[in-house]
Amino acid sequence: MELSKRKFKDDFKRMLTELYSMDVAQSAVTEQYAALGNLVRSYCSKKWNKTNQHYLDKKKKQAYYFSMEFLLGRMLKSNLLNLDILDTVRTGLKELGIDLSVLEQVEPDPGLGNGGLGRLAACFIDSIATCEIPGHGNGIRFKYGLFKQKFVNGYQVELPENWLQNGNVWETRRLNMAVTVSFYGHVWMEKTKSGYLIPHYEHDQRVLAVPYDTPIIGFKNETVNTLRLWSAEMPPQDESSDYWSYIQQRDRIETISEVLYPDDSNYDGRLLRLKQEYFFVSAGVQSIVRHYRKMNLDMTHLAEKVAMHINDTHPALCVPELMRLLLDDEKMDWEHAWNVTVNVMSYTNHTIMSEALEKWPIEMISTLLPRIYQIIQEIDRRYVLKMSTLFEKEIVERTRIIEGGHVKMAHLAIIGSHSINGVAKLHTAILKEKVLHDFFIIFPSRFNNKTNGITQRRWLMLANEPLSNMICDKIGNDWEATPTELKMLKAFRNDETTLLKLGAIKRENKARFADYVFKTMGIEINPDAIFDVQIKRLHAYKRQLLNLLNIIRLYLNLKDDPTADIYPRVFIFGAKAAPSYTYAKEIIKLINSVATLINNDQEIQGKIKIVFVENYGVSLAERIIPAADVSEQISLASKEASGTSNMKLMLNGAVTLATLDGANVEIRERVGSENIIIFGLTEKEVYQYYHDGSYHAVSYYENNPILKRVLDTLTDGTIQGAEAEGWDIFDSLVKYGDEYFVLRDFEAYVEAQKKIDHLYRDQIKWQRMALINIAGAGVFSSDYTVRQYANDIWDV
Ligand code: GLS
Repeated sequence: MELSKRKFKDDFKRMLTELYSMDVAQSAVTEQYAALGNLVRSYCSKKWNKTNQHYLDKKKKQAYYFSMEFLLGRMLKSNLLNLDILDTVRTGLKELGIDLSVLEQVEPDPGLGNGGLGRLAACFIDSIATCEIPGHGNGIRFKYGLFKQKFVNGYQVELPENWLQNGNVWETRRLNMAVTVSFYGHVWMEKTKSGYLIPHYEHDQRVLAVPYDTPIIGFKNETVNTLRLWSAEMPPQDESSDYWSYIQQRDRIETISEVLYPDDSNYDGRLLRLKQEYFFVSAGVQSIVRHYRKMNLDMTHLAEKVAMHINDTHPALCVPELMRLLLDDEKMDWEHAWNVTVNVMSYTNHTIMSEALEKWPIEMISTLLPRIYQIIQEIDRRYVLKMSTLFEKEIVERTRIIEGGHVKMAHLAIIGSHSINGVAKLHTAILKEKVLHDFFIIFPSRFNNKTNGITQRRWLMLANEPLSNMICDKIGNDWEATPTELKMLKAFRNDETTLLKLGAIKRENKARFADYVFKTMGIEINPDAIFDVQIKRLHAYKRQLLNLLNIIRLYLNLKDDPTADIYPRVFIFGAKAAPSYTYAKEIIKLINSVATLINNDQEIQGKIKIVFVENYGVSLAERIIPAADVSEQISLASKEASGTSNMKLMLNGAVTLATLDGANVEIRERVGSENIIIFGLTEKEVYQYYHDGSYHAVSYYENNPILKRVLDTLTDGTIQGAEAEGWDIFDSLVKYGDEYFVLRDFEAYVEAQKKIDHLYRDQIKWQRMALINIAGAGVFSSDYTVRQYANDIWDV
């Protein structure tokens, strides 16, 4: 948008006066932040309204991305960038004596997601607006985001994350667009004269779903889409209702949108979670259908105007909910309603971890959602009836929705959608060949791959301005809108000046991060060391342990010989563990204890250090990623569906150290095997082990003296303060089978790490690898990913 510095300064001062009756000198940073936020929102409000009007006038088909999680990160700077007023505002504020980077820090980082899945949803809505695709997000306005992580004596402690405490400048509450969501009660059937049965649902609990809309601003264009997050409130009461029962009832209802379920790739069947899922699904589907009605079109054509996307199984109730509206409200017959529903719905699978495949006990779902359960039963009955004529009985039994006393949400999503996609080539192949093989036999044409992506705006232009500027100096700025243009950087692969400059920028970013670490954690780290980064949720399959075992090995080397030729290294971890995931929490404690040991041992002269940042999230990722030299992507092959930190890190010039898992496979295709360090078991070898049961972890312990020595430190008192954890972890690896093949991959990992130590010493060579990685990262832009969803799946 057009905005002069002068106008901005006037607007800003006026906003401060309007909101707080203050001038700049009197105001505090919190007030300045709020004034700026409100101003930015007012700058986009016309476009927002216009976009909506345009969609309505042109009767545009729109896509709705249903997701339990949207891990947005702070929005101020990103909104300024997308409105193309970042520089104007920055210099304008400076002239008023205000530092924009200080105001940025005032904004709370809304942790409305657990990890990759939620962050993907955030990248997607950013890209959808940027690519001018009519598409919106639909989720829950959790009052408390993912817990705040503290380390107390090395243990993870969870604290509430009250991100709304000081309000949220980006959202607009739209009470007039509220809908009612019903729970409990019963269904009775009325028999008509002609013998038809008409269901009547009498609910017991009604919840008012109030939407809070946030504008999602496209990058330097006219599109502003909407992220609609629903909040659960007490519906208006009649005068006669009893005051105390009102308060109790209100508390029960408001809990629904109170807290994000703090888990990732993990499932715990609790009623509240099911309530949350139906709550935002029902609210979203109802409001979409209501909007469609405004266009006065026939309901049987809904799929021509609406696409609903089921992001993982959490919103799978979209299927029976849309059926309910079409059958009960629109009086459509089953066949037509089903046809419409399947054409509207599409589903993404994000993990093969079996504990994440949600299933609900029949008793729970039928009590909470009687009408919905009835519809699921009918979907299941018809599915079995139809498929039994076409496929073997076993396959139909294995794929049906209701089985073994449970409702299987993935099956519901698959049967009710016209498209099912995985999130990386390897992941999709595993779905087809293994995890969802039965469904692939039944619905082969529904399966497709959409490799994940990330937005280059947040993860390069905003997070790493020095690098972003350098890229523009070299190749211009076409890559901002067409990220594959980053490939032009390859022309500089042999240009020493460019490579040295790249190294200097990395050094500058590392120094900045080192400064932050010193200020916040009191740990001194050397910016000339290799910054080796593993940032992701703490989960056994991601194998933070493998990383740790190698660190212990290096430490023992240095203890044997303090002059050992080891290139200085800082191992940086960022990870939250699900509160109920004891083993992951033990690993956190162990890493912290090893950090205490190593960081305080004068004898090794700071050659290796461990930094485990507290409360890892989007904002910390933005600090760490630009400073990373090495990107650790070391999950057991087959287990990481895609990964996205791998993409963010390569985009910032880190070299990937990886197994052939998830999107790492495609990263290698892009950069060539000489610019990525691959090690370890392949997915085929992992499945072979499962097949023949021939893996014996203990033999690796017994036959590899280095590994034995490393593992023994877990139990022999070397690592103080984590004795119990050390034993548990030792046992899990040596005694109880080592589920994720850590010991099997140890030797290969050590060799790969040695290779890094060696390569880094030749800075020209290393920076060339970094450059090739940046140049190859463009294809992993979420702009491309969402275009593929729009073209192949949503048809918008
Ligand atoms: C996840 C996967 O574990 C990641 O590999 C993937 O990148 C992400 C987005 O597709 O989805 N699945 C999940 O439950 N949490 C994730 O981060």
